[in-house]
Amino acid sequence: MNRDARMELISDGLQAGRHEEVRRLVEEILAAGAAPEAVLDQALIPAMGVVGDRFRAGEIFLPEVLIAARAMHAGLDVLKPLLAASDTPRRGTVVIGTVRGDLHDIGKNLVAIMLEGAGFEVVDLGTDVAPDAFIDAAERAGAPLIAMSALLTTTMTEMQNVVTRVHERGLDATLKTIVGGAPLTAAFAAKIGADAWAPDAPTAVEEVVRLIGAAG
Ligand code: B1M
Repeated sequence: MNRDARMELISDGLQAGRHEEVRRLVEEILAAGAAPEAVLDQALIPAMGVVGDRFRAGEIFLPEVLIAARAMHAGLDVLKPLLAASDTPRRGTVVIGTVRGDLHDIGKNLVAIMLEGAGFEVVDLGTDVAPDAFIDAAERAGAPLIAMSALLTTTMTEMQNVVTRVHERGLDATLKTIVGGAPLTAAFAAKIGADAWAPDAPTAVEEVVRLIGAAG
């Protein structure tokens, strides 16, 4: 079977939420020589996009989205050690999480994996993270950067609360912020006073390197 056909099988399996099949197919395509980044960009991420489009169109409902997300995580589990493998010396610590009220974590997990791959220590707070919880974790870990993800137009406003609390706690000179997630724009990030915005995980890594790459 050629590589494109295998990618298509992974995409079909993810959309149908067959997590064990996705895990096996990802292992097989890697064993056949595919690059982990290609599996992510050509199969897993586009398939999740189709799921989102079908949900928006009312063709599928939340349970189907949830089982597709579980299949996405099964694929990511296989890719994670490969994407995060890196001989790069540790470059500083990043605290990451999905903001309060928001349970979407697939994009956030991808950003975390790629930051680890680029040599950063990552403290992952998970989802539904309150503003002060981000800041407390950064202080505890001595992290110079908070990375926030939001997938809902109703929760992206929480990012403003985090930036405001960083200022109120007098930490804005030492603690930077980066924001991302599908509904965000550069203009929104600038408006709330975040130090950076990224449309995808690889750009997030570039921006983090720009902001704190030289930090210890
Ligand atoms: Co939800 N959901 N969802 N959902 N869901 C969306 C986001 C939605 C766009 C679907 C739609 O209507 N088409 C819509 C939001 C509409 C809006 O706000 N305008 C929506 C909705 C409405 C909801 C609920 C409210 C539904 C309901 O209950 N009625 C509910 C909310 C729950 C909550 O959070 N409180 C809900 C629930 C869920 C599930 C739990 C079922 C599940 C999440 C499972 C999980 O994450 N563990 C889910 C899913 C899977 C989706 C879609 C289908 C896929 C999201 C995803 O994982 N994409 C999504 C539709 C869509 O986006 N097409 C949708 C793949 C992922 C790789 O992309 O997360 O965008 P993404 O990450 C990208 C970039 O955005 C960026 O990099 C990543 C990769 O390069 N990025 C960053 C992300 N974070 C970053 C941080 C950075 C930088 C870049 O710096 C720090």
